[in-house]
Amino acid sequence: MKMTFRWFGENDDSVTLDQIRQIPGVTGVVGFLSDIPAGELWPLDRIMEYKKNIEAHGLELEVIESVNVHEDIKLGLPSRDKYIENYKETIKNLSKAGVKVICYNFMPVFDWLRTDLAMKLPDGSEAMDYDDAKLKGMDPVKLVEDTTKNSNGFTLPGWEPERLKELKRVVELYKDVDEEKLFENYKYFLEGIIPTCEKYDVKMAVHPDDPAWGIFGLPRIVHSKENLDRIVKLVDSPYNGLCLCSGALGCERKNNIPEIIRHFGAMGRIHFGHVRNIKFVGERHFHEVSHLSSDGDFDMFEIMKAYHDIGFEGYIRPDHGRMLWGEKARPGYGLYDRALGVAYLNGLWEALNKTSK
Ligand SMILES: [Mn+2]
Repeated sequence: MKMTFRWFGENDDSVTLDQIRQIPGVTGVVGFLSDIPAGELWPLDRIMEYKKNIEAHGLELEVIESVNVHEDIKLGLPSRDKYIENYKETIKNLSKAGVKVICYNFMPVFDWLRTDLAMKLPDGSEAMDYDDAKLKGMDPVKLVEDTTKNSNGFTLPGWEPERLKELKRVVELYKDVDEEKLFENYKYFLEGIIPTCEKYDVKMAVHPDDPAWGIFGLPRIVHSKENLDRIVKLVDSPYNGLCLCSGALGCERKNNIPEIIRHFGAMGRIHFGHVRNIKFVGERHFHEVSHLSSDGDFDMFEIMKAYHDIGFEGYIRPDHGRMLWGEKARPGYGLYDRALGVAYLNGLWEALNKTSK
């Protein structure tokens, strides 16, 4: 297991590389060129400059999150071929910089969703909340406006303004795309890029839908063990793998995370793990908490044990953290709570190592 930490770059993150390198056990950052719109090529010189800075701070850049998939690919429009070519070129460039894993998602229009970005917890910290009943009464355009307005001045990953300015038009286009059609479009994309991944030794890791069900009548397919089974077989290559996000996949209660880790781990298809905890409030209503088992509804020991049992050698990072100690950061991506998450997950891992001998 290699412990990593997500970082958005010098101009788009309140957390610095100097701070990240002081978190015990973190060997690398999970990087992102946040100013490049979905579908555009990532230029090699930009990637190299970004990597150089990270390495100058004693950290590695082996994982990218995310290279966003252009909407036309998900919609299956004729223009998708151009964007798939760009994606292949980006894979090649990232490989030249030593990147081993690319995390991405295949969610139509919206990336992750929450109905409250700063819900006060009893201890005074703030966490993100999702309430499906509340979402049902919301207009998608209003939700985007509220989400971007309440993000402490940072663009939210997957919520880049240029990607969402044509929101209404894009939502309209999905009227002709059901889940089967989305699977077809997904297969076309994977058939396009996986040979390049194999050639340049870069593994793809799809992040599950967050939350793990359809929203606003849009199709979503990356949210159950059955569908993940189907996805890894769309192109049956070890390069077509998963980013197993415990919080995203686990908010659907029927998804048993340790069991899913064991299942896909045995197949060698988990390349990246996001490990975090959530607390269920009601039916399709949950909020985020610290990483500690007793603060939420997941057994974090069992999750880490599942990774340990499969002999996981891929990348892990703590996922969303709360805002605490007065920090102002991008929602979910402050320094303190994620650093506490790293320390805790490393503690579980050390105990697993020592007791399994
Ligand atoms: Mn995640």
